[in-house]
Amino acid sequence: MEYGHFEGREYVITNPHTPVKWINYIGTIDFGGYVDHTGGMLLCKGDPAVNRITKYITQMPASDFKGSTVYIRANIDGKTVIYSPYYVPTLHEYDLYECRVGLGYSRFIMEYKGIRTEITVFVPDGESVAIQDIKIKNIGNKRIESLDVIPVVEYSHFDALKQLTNADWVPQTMTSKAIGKPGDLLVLRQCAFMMVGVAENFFTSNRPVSSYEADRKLFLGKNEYGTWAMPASLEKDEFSSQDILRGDNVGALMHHLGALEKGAEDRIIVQLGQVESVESSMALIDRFRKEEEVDKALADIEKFWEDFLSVCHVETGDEDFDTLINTHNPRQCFITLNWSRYLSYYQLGYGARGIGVRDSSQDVMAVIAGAPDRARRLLEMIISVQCRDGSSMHQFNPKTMIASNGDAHEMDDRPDYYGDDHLWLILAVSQYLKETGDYDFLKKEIPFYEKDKQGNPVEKATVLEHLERALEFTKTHTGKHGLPLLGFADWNDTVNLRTGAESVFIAHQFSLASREMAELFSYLGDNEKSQKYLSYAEEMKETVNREAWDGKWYVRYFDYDGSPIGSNKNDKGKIYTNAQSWAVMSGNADGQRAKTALESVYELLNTPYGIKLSMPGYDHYDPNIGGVSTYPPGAKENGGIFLHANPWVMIAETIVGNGDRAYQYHSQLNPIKKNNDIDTYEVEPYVFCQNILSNEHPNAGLGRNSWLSGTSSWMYQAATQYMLGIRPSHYGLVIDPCIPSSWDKISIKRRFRGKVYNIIIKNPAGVSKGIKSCTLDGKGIEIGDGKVIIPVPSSAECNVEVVLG
Ligand code: IFM
Repeated sequence: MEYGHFEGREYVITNPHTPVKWINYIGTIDFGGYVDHTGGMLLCKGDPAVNRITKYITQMPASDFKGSTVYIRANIDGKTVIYSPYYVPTLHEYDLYECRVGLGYSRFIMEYKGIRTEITVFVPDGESVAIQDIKIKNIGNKRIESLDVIPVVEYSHFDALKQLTNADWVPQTMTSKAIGKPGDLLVLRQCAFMMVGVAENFFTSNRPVSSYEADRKLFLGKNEYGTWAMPASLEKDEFSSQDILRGDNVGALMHHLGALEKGAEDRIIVQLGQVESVESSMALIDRFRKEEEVDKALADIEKFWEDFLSVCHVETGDEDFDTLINTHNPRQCFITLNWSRYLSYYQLGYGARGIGVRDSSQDVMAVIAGAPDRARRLLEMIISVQCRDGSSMHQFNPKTMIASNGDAHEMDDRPDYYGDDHLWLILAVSQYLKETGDYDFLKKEIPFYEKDKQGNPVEKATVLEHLERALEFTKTHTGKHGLPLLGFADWNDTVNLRTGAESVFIAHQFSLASREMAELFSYLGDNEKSQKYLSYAEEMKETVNREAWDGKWYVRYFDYDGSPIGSNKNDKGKIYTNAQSWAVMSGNADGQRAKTALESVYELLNTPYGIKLSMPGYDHYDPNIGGVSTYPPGAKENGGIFLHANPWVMIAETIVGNGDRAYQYHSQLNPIKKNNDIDTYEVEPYVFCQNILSNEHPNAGLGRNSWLSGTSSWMYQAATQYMLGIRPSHYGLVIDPCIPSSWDKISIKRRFRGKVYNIIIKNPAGVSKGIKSCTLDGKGIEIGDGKVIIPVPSSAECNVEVVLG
């Protein structure tokens, strides 16, 4: 079944019966949320757990009303038609339905009974209001005698969890009141009683409201035996216009737009937002009643995205690859940076989860070129939750900066820190420096997380020292085999072993981080430090190769008693992907061993849907191995395809020169290519998801947890920095492609440190890797080890042409 297609920068959904809801993000976590492809809207301000605005219950069936909709009531030829231009909740026949998933907006087009509606939903940049810009046209051959437009919203209690846990307290606290008189412009003010003057939601439009409904029972009617599909209140001309001091709060605004002649058009702008006080914010509210302000706000959003996406533009001849890299992948990276793991269709934003140090460090890595200031701000926050011993807190709330050790406190007999968190800092900061050249950042003093009794930090250090402490923590926390201790878990959150267990992944991560530090100190001219950290990497490499090579691949962990996990000796969990990919990425595996490890991944872990994280899956719950065994085999971390880990294998393949394999892996995951088998995949074809069920599961190929995943950052890095091979370095832009041998010509426009590089890669010999010749603005330049580094030019642009061979 086909549900839509790609068009320009949009994905156009043309059939609303998608296998699951497909969503799009509007606004930011400061105010915003997501809108699904049938107009349901989940909005929050600041934090979906503590300031949620609309009631959107993901788990309810797709056909149900979810948080927001619009009804159209039209009288044509003496007959009344009532329907929603979003399709849900009226589920009516239509002549045309489109949901255009755009950059920062969704546009819904519906043609029904000769009425064409076009609704653009978005949040103006930096504002706390969601706009529904509704354009209506009579495209039929009859006059529309009367046309009513009724936008409707259902509110959540601001405390999202309370909404679900107390059905007396919540309704007793909810209030709704009209400001203004029916027949005129009117604002419906809604908030919890305790939030009057603190956080008031407003629902309004730019047209007179003849009446309103603020209570769900009154809106649905018949003691709620009226339905969202056919609310009983719409059988009457007007609503009750009652203010409400309790109940399930909704907002419904009746607009009589009058008759619409053949070919005539009308427009109405609806706002749903939040301010401290509605009464003192009328000027602000008036602003987006003006069509020109709404048009300008949308144009500003388009401008932002054009600028953000102009950092890198590629033409490889593979349309699916290019569409992904030029639009959808970097868009997802930015959205993920912004929302971390706070709120999606799957991550429901009820708990006090906060931002993950590990997650956000990786998210940052893909957006530095397009959003350097945001990247730096987030890095500063992440560094400020590092502990004095060099380890890191696991999560923090970005508003309060209160941090926690995540789930690591869950089991008394396990360590209470994560063994990998602090090392991500080094990789992220290093990437930031290489991209921006902002070396002053290293001198910035940032406090460690520990506070005295008054809540003041007890110690601060420069960013550079923070990084060094991170390395020292791992250096000094090793186990029986000389490998880093796992802590509660490493990147794989779900393998939780007893105290004393060691992680080979962290060993690789430590080697990579040490090499990055060695490179940085060498660039800074401190050779002593550079050598010191190089020796850290070399010593770890030796240890890993001595202790963890299993014959055809690397072991993944050693348990507290020294026994291997991820070894041929195990019955289940014999091989884990990350121990192989990171071995190559870190330089711990080279030569034949690197190739053998990657071959094992291909043979044992690859499927047509992607690479599995491990195999075979654990077949029963085993508290000794931890959360991984809570899933059946083939799901999530238990032998499922955990997409985040796939690009690491792609990067490793490019390091060993296997561009065809890297491309095969990339294509397996490219959601655009999944458009052809979407009934299996089910989730949006325009973003990566976090997990796909593997061939060990009866529902193989089914994707879930789309949008907010580290997959987007690493897929983008793998494609642009390793397959196309354009990556920042301390000394300039590296060009080191490793492409499918069938690609014969690629052009890339890349912005780097304020300059534009126009790069052409020619591949007449049909190889994957190795630059044979290179010119910079027509002059030949030196090639080192098959790659080139192009320093930042003095002119605004430069032209680079490389020939592989
Ligand atoms: O690495 C983790 C991430 O931090 C949270 N989601 C699951 C990943 C793998 O376990």
